[in-house]
Amino acid sequence: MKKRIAIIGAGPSGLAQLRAFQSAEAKGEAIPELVCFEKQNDWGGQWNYTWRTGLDENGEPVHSSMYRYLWSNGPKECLEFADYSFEEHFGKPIASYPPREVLWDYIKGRVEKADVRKYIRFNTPVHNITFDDTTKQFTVTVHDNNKDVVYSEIFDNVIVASGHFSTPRVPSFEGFESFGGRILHAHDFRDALEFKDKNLLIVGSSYSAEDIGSQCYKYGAKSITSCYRSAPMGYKWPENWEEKPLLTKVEGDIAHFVDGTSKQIDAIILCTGYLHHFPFLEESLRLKTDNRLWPLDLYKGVVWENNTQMFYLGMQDQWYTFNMFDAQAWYVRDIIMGKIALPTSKQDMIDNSLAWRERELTLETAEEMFTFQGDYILELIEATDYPTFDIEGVRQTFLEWKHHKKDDIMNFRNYSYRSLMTGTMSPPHHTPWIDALDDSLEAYLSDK
Ligand code: FAD
Ligand code: NA7
Repeated sequence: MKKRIAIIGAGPSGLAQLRAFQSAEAKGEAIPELVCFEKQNDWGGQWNYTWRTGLDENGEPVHSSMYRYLWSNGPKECLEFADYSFEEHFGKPIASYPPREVLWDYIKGRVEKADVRKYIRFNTPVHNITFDDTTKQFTVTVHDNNKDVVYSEIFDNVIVASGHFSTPRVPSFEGFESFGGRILHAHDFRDALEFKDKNLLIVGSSYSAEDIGSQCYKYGAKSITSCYRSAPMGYKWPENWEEKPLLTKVEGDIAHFVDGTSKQIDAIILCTGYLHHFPFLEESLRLKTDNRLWPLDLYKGVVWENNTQMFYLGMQDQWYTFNMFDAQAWYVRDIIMGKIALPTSKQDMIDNSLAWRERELTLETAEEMFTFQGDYILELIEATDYPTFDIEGVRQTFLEWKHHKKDDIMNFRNYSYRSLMTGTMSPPHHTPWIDALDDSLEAYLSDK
């Protein structure tokens, strides 16, 4: 009997898993039976944009947090697949900070070439997964929304690739009940033009705060006030953008801050992060972590230490993305196919994870953090046949990117970098980011 593998989610992580198995099959190896359950009606995970917020057409929570006009927040050279370059996909070198649609197209190109769509059951959210200690198998219960049928199937392994930037963390502040303007979480943000000519308050100081604020600035917000709990983002903001310590309360349309200052505001966007949320998993299988570089209970960042038939992909906070998911997927594939042996004792796995966690706790600078994640990826890649790539080169590119952001936060997307996969230097984009209001694939790829 062939092993049966359930993959939850057809975003970049789940697709990396399908591609990993397909690449082994292409080399003549016998692969297990694969079933990927995807709750959306198309693949690409976060990169599959939807205008919807709240519930989707099937009454499921909307997955994607992506918004219009989103451009990659880091150089594409840092996330490039080692087995499928941007140049191969687009037939020419392209600029370094592609908009969402361009990255979605790239993600799709690799898996179309690999012909793995046949493994995916779309419109099929997973609702429950349990493990039977006697049979040593999982029961996966799903809702096929195409036929409106709930059914269960048995699997030998489960790989959770359902992402962790979908379920918003939504704090409340005094006065929200009576605030007259709109209050939303970043998960529900779709179009910066909604905030044109408005005085906008942003709560949070990480990627969403930076990027949603920048979008709103670009598309004509009257003013932006961002406020932080721990530390300011500290960039040189445009003159209508002010950074303040945390919000204490709202009175009418006046926001008050910890430092005693206040400001009139028209709308509030909570850029306060996301929860790792797995409502479909029984308690013994459920990863519990905040958004960090080394979640515990995952040997090598992927193997569920409490039940090694179960795996998680992409659960770390992310400097690296697509090629990290690949490194993880190839590693998981080789464990399932018996090519990589796990330590015989659970304690050895825990000790290994704790050593990574100890190092994680010493990290202070961004450079230390992406170096840490690069070291982790390299360790995985060295154990499999995933094409190795220049992690030190990626590290240098991250460093340059950081400097460009520090120099001018509204200008960093105008720089170009060299591909670490092909060696080709990316051309500059035809229009500076701040002036490029059309984020379509056609506009980005055109020569003018
Ligand atoms: P996801 O992309 O979230 O995919 C998970 C998939 O699982 C989805 O298709 C979902 O529908 C499916 N799923 C979830 N639950 C179930 C279920 N119960 N049953 C069936 N299917 C399910 N990364 C970058 O590299 N560059 C960027 O510029 C960048 N910008 C980002 C901007 C935003 C607003 C967000 C939220 C993220 C951004 N990221 C960016 C990070 C992004 O998370 C990763 O690029 C990538 O999408 C993660 O892939 P994933 O497959 O792990 O998760
Ligand atoms: P992150 O990176 O997890 O950051 C969450 C931010 O929210 C961070 O600044 C937190 O401050 C802040 N936060 C969380 N809870 C609160 C409360 N209660 N009050 C004030 N501030 C709070 O999430 P992002 O959405 O920015 O980024 C996630 C991904 O989306 C990322 O990979 C991007 O590519 C896109 P803290 O620093 O913890 O004090």
